[in-house]
Amino acid sequence: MTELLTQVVSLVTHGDIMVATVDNPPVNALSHSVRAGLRDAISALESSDAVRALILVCDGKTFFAGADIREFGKPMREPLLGEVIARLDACTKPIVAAIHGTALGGGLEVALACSYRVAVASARFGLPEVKLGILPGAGGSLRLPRLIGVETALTMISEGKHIGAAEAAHNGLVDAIVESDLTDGALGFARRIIDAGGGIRRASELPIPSFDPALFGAARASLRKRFRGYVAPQKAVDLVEMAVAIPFAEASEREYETCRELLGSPQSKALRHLFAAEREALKIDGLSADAAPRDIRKVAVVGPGTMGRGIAACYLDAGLSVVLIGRSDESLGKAKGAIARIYESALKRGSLSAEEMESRLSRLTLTQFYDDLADVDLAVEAVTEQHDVKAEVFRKLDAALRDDAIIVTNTSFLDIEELASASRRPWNVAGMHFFNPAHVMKLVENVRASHSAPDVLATITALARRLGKTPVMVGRSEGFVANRMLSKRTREAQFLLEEGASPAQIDRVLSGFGFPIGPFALADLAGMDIMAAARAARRPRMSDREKSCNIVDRLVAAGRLGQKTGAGYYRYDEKRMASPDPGTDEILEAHRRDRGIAPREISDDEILERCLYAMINEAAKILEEGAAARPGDIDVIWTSGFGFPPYLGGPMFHADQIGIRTIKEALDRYSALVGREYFQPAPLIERLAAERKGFYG
Ligand code: 3H9
Repeated sequence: MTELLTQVVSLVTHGDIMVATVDNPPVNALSHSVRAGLRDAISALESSDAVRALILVCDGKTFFAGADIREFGKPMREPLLGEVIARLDACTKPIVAAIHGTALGGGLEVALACSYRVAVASARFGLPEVKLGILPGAGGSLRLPRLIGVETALTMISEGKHIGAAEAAHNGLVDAIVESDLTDGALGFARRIIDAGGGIRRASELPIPSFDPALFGAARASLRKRFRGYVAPQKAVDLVEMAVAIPFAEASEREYETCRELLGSPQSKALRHLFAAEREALKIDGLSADAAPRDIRKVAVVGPGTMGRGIAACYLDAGLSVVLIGRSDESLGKAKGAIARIYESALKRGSLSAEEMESRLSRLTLTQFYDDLADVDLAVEAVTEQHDVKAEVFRKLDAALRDDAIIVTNTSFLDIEELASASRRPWNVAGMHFFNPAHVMKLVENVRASHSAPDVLATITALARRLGKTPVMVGRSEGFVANRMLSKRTREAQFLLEEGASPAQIDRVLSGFGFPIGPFALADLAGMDIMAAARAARRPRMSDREKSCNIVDRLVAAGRLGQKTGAGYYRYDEKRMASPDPGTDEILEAHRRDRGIAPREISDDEILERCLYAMINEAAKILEEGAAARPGDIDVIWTSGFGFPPYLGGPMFHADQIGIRTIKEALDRYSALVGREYFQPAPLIERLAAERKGFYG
């Protein structure tokens, strides 16, 4: 008979074994009713003379995904997770965690406090708290090192790395892999334990396995490089170092305190905000639940250039068939070679097997003929960024594709509305804007045109997720969201240069803020010819000052194309190490002379404010126009696409931390200094400042 312990935890007794089943959708987070149910299940086990073991299993798609993030920052109701875990640990009868999906954070901590863990082969395990700016707070950093060794545990805790069931079984985290039904398998396992007279086992009582104390110093140094600016990974090393040095009970208290402190930290608030914003971004305005994604198996990619190749690789990686269409055998052959090279380097790194590489390349076909596209479900237009060229491709696709096939354009600047209306299937047209290199960059700006059908929008969202990307739906706007905001930062960086700052100073300030690379080092990496082409494309919409601020063109004219020619804004040695270059200084001086600008000392604060606030001001206009649905979407775009430090939550979240009034005052100051056309506060900023509100209320 099933006994309901709480709304979400039920108990069934099978002879002398009890099974507690948790059903708390969507991910079985350890909310109050789950914790209370688990506590009651342990009490039921302890108080029954007839029952000899308990199994904990979850319904739905996963084992516990951790503490309930929605409860963070609110008063916690008892029993706290730590109390439930202490009860599991103290129990005198064996408890078996039966795991499927993911056992994460507090969920893994529950499992670690059980005597035994069995799992299906697809299960995954991790302590990802660090990604939310916190650390395990319920024994994870104490029990995991005792079970699987200090070094592996340290990596999992400090990087939030997941491991699979096979590795977990190998390193002692999992006791058995279940091939059959999970509950049946766990019952069989528990029966064998009872019959063999096996009793309880406590990870808390295991000795600390031997380890090399130097590993902590090495981990700190490596994490400092890989997670520059993040607080929690460094604290994770301190925590594990402490946890293996002092008695369990004392370490347990200190672990909880550390977790609580970090929960209140600005970085954790920012990272938790992004966690929610990324999920919110998948909810598309105006889409009803019946807008189901269409089934996409075969895609065409038109244009075998850099973007087309990268996009084709993304689809191949996700298991789809790809027809790549180009204008000559030569361009198609080059594209196939470039895609093969992507896989060869993955093969060398060990992240791809030879069979998988062969399978991916076997799903790629090349053609020059649109007639070969009759059976594709979706076509990607990735040709040159010129309206006429794209419109011609649209016409050909319209004629060649099935009526129900979708066309997506990868345009970065052109008007998707115009392209769609030239098609005879505007409802089947949308944008999927990838970033270079497409097979690496996570962000995809999905673009809705006014006629895009709801199920087309649902399809491109699901498709981008299937490609492992972070999709954000944006609306009509020149440069959409990411590039439109970036162009303001680029403009200010150029203006600052001609006013007297050096590339090195501006790069130092912006990378010191947390961007992975400064704008000038990035330009040298991308190539000055690419920057000049982008500038030429924007020229018709530039102000007079922007037109005459032509430092990029001067560098190109001097043959300084960046890293590839050994000099751009910086000079590069054979190892591609950058150093400031007097040649650049001369070009800058000549430019200032020609423009009649007397260089001045520019403070780091001014550099940061002008670059950042110009972007934030533009973002406010984007929001007002409805080209982004919510500030969180812009935060996701900038943290997943352009390296805005996630621990600051994205530009809109960060703006709220600075204060909109402060930003408005600075915008007014720079309006006077640089010009109103560049810094006049957006009406939304004016309004929020007057109402003393932020983008988030
Ligand atoms: C912790 O455990 C601290 C302890 O050490 C110490 C305590 C003292 N809570 O990602 P999805 C929601 S910290 C509440 O799209 P997927 C999510 O918001 C926690 N809700 O699904 C979304 O809701 P909505 C450590 C949660 O299949 C829905 O579930 N654990 C939680 O792609 C579906 O999410 C983690 O950091 C949660 N913990 O991926 C794990 N998790 O539909 C975080 C998710 O309303 N979670 N939701 O937008 C994940 O990594 C993924 O959600 C997971 C599923 C892999 C589980």
